[in-house]
Amino acid sequence: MLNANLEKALNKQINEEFYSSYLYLSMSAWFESKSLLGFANWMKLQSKEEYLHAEKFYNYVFTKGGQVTLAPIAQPKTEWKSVLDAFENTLDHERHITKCINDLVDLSLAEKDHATGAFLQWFVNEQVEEEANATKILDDLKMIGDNSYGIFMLDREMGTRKPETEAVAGKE
Ligand code: OFO
Repeated sequence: MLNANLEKALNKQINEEFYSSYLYLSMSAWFESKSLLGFANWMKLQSKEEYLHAEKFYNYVFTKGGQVTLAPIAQPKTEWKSVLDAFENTLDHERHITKCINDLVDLSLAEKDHATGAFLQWFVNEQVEEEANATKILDDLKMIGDNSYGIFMLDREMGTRKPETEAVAGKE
């Protein structure tokens, strides 16, 4: 049985994760339009990962006997000033998602829902990784500055990212 406040908050988080997926797909499209196909690859995989995050929440709500209610997904930005700007946006967004997850943990504690608290721990750890990944790429971009050869080399490296296992969307 899922507490009504938590059901509402988890549904809101499903929307946040779908928005993340949409935002990163929009960034992928922007990179593709600039012929930065490695960055486009990285963002498209990130978008898929966010879809799996949404699905993980979706599955959990049903497992706990709650109801999923899908809401409209806001339109993401479609233009960025530079590669650096896109990754600053990414890090800001991940910090926002970390706050959302922390607020959910706080709510699970307030509602004494320990199962949901335990479920959320996976996301607490995931957010550490999400912020670290965005920070590392941002640091590389700051080092590169306006050097187009540096951007070219980083684009090639970003192109080597491979899809992760879909186990993230598991129904546990
Ligand atoms: Fe779902 O972790 Fe990024 O947003």
